[in-house]
Amino acid sequence: MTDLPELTGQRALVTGITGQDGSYLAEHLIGRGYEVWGIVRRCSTDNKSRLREILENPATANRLHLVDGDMCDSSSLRNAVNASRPHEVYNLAAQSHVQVSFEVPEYTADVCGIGALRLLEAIRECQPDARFYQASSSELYGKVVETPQTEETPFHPRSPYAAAKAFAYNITRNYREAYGMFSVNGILFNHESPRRGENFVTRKITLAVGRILAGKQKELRLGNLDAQRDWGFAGDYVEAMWLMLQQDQPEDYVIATGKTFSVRQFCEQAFAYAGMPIRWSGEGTDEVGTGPSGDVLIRIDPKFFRPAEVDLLIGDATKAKQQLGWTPRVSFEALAEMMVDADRCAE
Ligand code: NDP
Ligand code: GDR
Repeated sequence: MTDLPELTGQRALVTGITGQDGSYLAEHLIGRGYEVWGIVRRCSTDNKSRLREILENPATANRLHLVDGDMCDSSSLRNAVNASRPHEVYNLAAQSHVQVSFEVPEYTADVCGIGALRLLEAIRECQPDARFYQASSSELYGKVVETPQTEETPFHPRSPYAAAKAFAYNITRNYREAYGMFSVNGILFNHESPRRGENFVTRKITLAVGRILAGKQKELRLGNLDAQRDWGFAGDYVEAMWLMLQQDQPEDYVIATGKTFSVRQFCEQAFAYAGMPIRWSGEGTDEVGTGPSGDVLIRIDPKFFRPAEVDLLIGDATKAKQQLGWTPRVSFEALAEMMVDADRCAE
């Protein structure tokens, strides 16, 4: 980050700062002259790798303050609010993996659902004028009721994760209506980047491309290839989060590209870009994706299927375009290429 602006006096508190979105949002806010505070949960290994660029540059490191805390611990949230006295709070922390939420449903509900309530209470008690952003998700729509999905489309959560996020969505609206707090939901559709967690499908695919090219991996095992997602770039989406908190009125917004592609198409795009166009053959769990030399590169593994799937997501971000002036900049193709390029270099 070069050419840092003067500090504006604005302070933001970010939960989930060590995650994909947290790191992009921290960069965005520091680039706008904010002092950023982040809640980090204790970990036995380094969980700050995505913040390396900020932390290794003395000019930006001075503008980032990390405090220990956990969404399951109210006192740590109150302490963080009291220490930072934020003008804006972004709640990005989550057990954010949908399939994992079937394995740890209670914990997921605690972090993603009750965690949001704990944080809202801490703000109500200690810093009631702070503006609050809740990381809501297109997973709320779940079973397809209508497409494209808008702010008015009914929710039908299909996982413990989505059910917990539905509670967080509703409690965010409730604190707005009950206490007049400036609390808003961004209903964000899938967004990806080279910083995406390694067990989300896009990153799993681009990492495999890099490793197969480097001779470190032979094949990739995936679940449902036919699920369709509206995939955007995380760097674009954090800008929308910030814009939502700069409005005169607190409102909820869908953030999406308006285009949808299947997991199969993401595979085709990523492998073809790396010079390995995929040919599909077989059916069901016997389906395979074969590369140019006839080697099997992709196999189906039932262990990656979910007890209930979200088949089709496609968002309509017209409200965000009209009221926030927000539009996505990175296309599906450019996103896949950016991620392949990063993972090719890493390997
Ligand atoms: P990540 O999984 O990359 O990051 C999650 C963050 O939450 C990490 O910083 C993690 O810390 C932190 N965290 C997890 N559990 C706790 C806890 N108990 N206490 C404190 N912090 C915790 O997610 P993304 O950056 O991709 O997503 C950000 C938010 O947006 C999440 O709430 C997600 O559910 C939501 N969302 C994401 C979308 C996407 O496509 N990326 C779309 C819609 C919504 P650690 O590093 O220690 O694991
Ligand atoms: P999602 O993202 O569930 O949409 O949630 P993920 O990348 O995990 O799955 C997308 C689709 O790909 C299918 N799939 C696989 N998924 C994974 N992870 N691994 C596989 O091997 C695999 N094979 C096929 C899935 O079944 C699914 O249909 C993400 C998270 O970031 C959430 O936190 C966020 O709320 C939503 O996006 C919007």
